[in-house]
Amino acid sequence: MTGKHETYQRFLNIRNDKPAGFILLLDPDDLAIEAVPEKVRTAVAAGVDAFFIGGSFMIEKNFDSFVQAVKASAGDTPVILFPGSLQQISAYADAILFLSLISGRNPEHLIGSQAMAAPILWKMQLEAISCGYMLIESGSLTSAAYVSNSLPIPRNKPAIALAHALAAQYIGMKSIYLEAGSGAKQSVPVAMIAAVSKHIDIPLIVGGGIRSPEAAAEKVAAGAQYIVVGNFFEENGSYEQMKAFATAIQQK
Ligand code: 1GP
Repeated sequence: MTGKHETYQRFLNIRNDKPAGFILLLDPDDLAIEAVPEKVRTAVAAGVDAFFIGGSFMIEKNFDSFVQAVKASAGDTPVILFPGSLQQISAYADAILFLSLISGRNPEHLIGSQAMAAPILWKMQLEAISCGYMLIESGSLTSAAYVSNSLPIPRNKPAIALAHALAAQYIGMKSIYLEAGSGAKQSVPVAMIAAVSKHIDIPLIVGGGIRSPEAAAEKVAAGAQYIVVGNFFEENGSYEQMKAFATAIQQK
């Protein structure tokens, strides 16, 4: 059985001594493998709390090699898969976010892919962290909504997001992810984050379209416990820029 909980425990610990954790998303489609060591070392030095690896497509990369490259430079910082498809599974990661797209009504993404993935994870003994994944309307059609063939939750309806988050918690899921989509025009509204965070106990992850330390701090103030940033650091990867996000997210 996948009975390991070490990485989930480390993930929970992130929120023990700071308001929120800073997660850097690395997309194998957008980052050359040669650039991984420097990017990851810079992120660790700047105070990134965990790495997510994933993307909607995986066009030409060897996923295992990419994950190994991240692990080799990440030191003690957890490396967690954030899979956009069944191809994005690797035994070299510390754990996998076991996503179920609960905002949609597409059975393939609620349980179908999960049943395909489960025996693979069992064989690898890869730790699975269940996650109620919700797409939130963000101004235009995102890859995640298009690829999953599912409708996002209207951005002005926090009660709908809350109902889904509570349902996920009652089912026994270990985390919630409010997702505007990679490169989203508009990030998840603070009113929605506040409504959800007030009523759930499991970790609340927020990402998509966050491009400034101020925007990140605003989400944390509303109750986000983990902020995921991907796109912004594809072009702006300096230590100073990462440090500015870390400070905004982690400081009391
Ligand atoms: C996408 O939430 C993540 O799945 C991060 O989004 O790339 O827009 O930062 P960005």
